[in-house]
Amino acid sequence: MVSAQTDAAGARAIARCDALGVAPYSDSETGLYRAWLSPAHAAAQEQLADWMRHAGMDTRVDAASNLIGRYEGTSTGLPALLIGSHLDSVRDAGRYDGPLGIMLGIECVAALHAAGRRLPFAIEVIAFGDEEGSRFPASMFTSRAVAGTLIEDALEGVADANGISVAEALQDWGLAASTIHQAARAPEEVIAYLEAHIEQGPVLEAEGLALGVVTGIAAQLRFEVSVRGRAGHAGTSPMPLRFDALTAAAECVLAVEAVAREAGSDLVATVGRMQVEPGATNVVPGRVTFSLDVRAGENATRDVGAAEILRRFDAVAAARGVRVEATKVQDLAASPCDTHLIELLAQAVEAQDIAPRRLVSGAGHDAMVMRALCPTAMLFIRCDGGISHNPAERASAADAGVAVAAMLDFIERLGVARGN
Ligand code: HGY
Ligand code: MN
Ligand code: MN
Repeated sequence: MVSAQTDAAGARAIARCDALGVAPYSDSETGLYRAWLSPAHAAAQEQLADWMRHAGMDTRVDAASNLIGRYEGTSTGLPALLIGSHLDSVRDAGRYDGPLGIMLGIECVAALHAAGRRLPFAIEVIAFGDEEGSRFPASMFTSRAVAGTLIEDALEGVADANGISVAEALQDWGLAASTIHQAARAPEEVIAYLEAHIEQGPVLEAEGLALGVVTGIAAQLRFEVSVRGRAGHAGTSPMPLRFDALTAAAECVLAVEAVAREAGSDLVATVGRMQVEPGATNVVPGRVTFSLDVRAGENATRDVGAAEILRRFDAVAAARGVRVEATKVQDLAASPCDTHLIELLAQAVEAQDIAPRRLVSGAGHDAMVMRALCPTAMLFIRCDGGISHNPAERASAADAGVAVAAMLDFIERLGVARGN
């Protein structure tokens, strides 16, 4: 149940997210951007490790750069409940998307440690380094490494906008692409993965609920799209003779929106990033590259939507005499949470006198990757206006405190279920 201790824990969790929202824990002078394997990531990880040790955990950094704090159970070496989320952020980010789930995990262990409480399992709090994919084109490299699903050549040729490869960035951290797979955990070492995360949507706030229980995570596809036309002089190229890559790309972007709107389902599709070359006022653009993000609760809905979008790209290419190539860079299937853990989490939420609202997550999370390793559960925390991926992102200390209470209740219920 909620207490002065859990209220204080919630306030500390929010304050720590705020503390990590500024330099040196941000790679940006203005606002928050914390990229995987960046100086800000290193600084934030060092501060987190300190907080983990203070909460009674031993800490280590795994072969994929993830920070892991471990709190032993009733005997040393027991399989662990993993509680985690991600430490990286999008550009111009909010402060709670990711870090709040890590801080709440630390607060749960701190409370157990202060009470001298040990469970029939260990607890590990894990701060994943890359969930957003904001530095490199794909994402979830570090949870995929832990789940053992990061295929060897997935890092091959993957570089950031400055041409720095993942291999080089890992090397700067004293790690190596050739050994990143050593971060993989054996299934017998882990009993479950719990992620607490802001909802990043409006449902809980609209229904006056502090917490929600996630039933599953939407499927998502990511593409890198290249439009090749022909660069030309802005003053001497007659309109009918142009092969303008940007106007073709613009037509593609509107097709993305049209397909998602026409679907009349939970299909959503987004073009979030675009690069225009050569990018000069007096040159008809010759090449445009842009990102494409397609999601839906079900794989089939996502795939049908993506196929229609690509078909319309082909139609634009044919009509305008340009080349449009879409390369799939990420394919994350819809990821249901574990029914038994959903039930335990719903009971834990109800024990806080909150109706256990079940809902699907439209946002992706490391939990969708961790499902390959172990059963997963996600707890949503209300956020103001459902705003996220935006500096205006807010979560309250009171709701964070209720989340700590519910998570501690969940941990005890899991202990009972495992016969402590
Ligand atoms: O894109 C997502 O849904 C998550 O924030 N990475
Ligand atoms: Mn997140
Ligand atoms: Mn995010």
